[in-house]
Amino acid sequence: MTRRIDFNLYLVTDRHQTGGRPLDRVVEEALAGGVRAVQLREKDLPTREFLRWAEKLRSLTSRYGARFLINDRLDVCLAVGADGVHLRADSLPVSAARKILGPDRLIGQSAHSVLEVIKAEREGADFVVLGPIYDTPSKRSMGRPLGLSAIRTAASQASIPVFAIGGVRLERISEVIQSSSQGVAVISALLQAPDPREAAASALCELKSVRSATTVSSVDGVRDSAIDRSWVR
Ligand code: TZP
Repeated sequence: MTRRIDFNLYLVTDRHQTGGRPLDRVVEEALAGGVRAVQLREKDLPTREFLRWAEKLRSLTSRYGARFLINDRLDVCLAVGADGVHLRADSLPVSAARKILGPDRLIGQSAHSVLEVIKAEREGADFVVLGPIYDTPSKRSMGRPLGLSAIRTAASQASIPVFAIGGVRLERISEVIQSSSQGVAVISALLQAPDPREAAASALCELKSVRSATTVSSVDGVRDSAIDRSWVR
């Protein structure tokens, strides 16, 4: 079964990166700017506080018709009626998560190599987020960034959508999409933006224009079947 990934800009939360502004206010601004998928990450929160944020963002994302995914916690996903989970390398495997969540919920998987992308697809993930593609302060401990070639290779070897993460800023969207990425997953580009609504709208505008200009031939013959071109709403 294919669960449609109908978004191209995936906002991942980190309440420490909002410059002191309340996370829900910044996320709402981004939603008002057009973001249609949000992942609650907040890995350092105790369970009950994490649940409270999940409830708050579930209600916000519903109001804007956006997908809402929960990092790692399947229990919280089910408790708040989220659209899916985002799994890390140390989370439950996709196959176990699918048994718990059923056929309709989305399962995204973080990947740090092309091999992990292929494995995630084999296990039944609906999409993967591959990175860090560029240098980004929070992931320096992971060594050198993967670079755009990793996106290109992953997209040519997997049929599920691949999102680029790590240091993706507005001016890099064009080259990321031309490397056959379905879209981009971002933290700082939106959460640190002085005007997150404007930043989201600009990112979506850039995504839209690059994607409509990108043809199969212009992405170096990379297999294009996984790319959802009907994402513009
Ligand atoms: N996984 C790989 S890079 C990264 C995560 C969570 C951080 C992305 O943050 P930013 O600010 O968009 O570079």
